Amino acid sequence: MSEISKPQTPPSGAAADWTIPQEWSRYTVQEHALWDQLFERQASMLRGRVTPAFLQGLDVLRLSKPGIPDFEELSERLRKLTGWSVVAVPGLVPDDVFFEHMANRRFVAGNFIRKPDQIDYLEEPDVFHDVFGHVPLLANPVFADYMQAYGEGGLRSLKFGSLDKLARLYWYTVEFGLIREAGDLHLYGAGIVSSYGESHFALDDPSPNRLGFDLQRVMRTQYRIDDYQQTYFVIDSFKDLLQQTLDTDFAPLYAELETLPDLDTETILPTDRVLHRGTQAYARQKAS
Ligand code: HBI
Ligand code: FE
Repeated sequence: MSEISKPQTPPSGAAADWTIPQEWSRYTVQEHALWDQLFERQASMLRGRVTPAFLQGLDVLRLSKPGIPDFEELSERLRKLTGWSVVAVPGLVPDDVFFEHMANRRFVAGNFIRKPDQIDYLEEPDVFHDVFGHVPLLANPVFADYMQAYGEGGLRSLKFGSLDKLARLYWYTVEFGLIREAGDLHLYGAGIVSSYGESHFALDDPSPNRLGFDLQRVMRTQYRIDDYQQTYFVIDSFKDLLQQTLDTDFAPLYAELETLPDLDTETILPTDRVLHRGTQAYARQKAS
């Protein structure tokens, strides 16, 4: 989300680390009902389509309880499982602030919920995207470690001036990742699982490419913030994703990436592991 411009000092009422009180008691009946509506629609559709780890997370964190979750209560459960907690922020926060929280196992979540006329599209991550989309997998110990490693890598990438490259890793894993488990493709990226339309598109539509995940390849690949992705990358397991990230020495990788051209959103390379060669019919139709 680094393309969206954001202020660099916390708004009034926010702490120096940009956190604010969630003020759970201030949600209206309508806002809780909107959460429930979004929750029902996603949870029923995701069965069989999402990684089982996500459904386990919903379950152990009691996220199916009606209404917008109380971050204190949620954090208490999460802390016991993986040491993560959820803190409220007013919206997008600067990259260094975002990474600093993640490196310390705090996930920042918007405390506001979208308006009823934005059910299917919004630019700033709200509480439904952040909590329903991201938090269930933070209950998974391996994914939880990956997220912390990403935060630490993010802080380092700022020193190298390579955030644009590392942000692609976040985008194509944490936000729009697919995983292949026992031969079946499943969703795990928060941007997909919190979107009704993209949950179908990413898994079943013939348009997008589905390529095997490769760290360097992903970090060369541009992405779309305005529509469904033209390429999804498929990991073999969270363990493999974590291991590839931990085993990589990012300084030489960033140096090498500087010598390689970026790849556009639909390119397929001869070296790619192609699980599905997309027709790109959806993107072409949109463009015409
Ligand atoms: N802030 N609230 C919020 N949520 C994000 O996902 C986020 C952010 N600030 C920066 C940021 N993401 C990017 O740096 C990452 O997507 C790489
Ligand atoms: Fe997100």
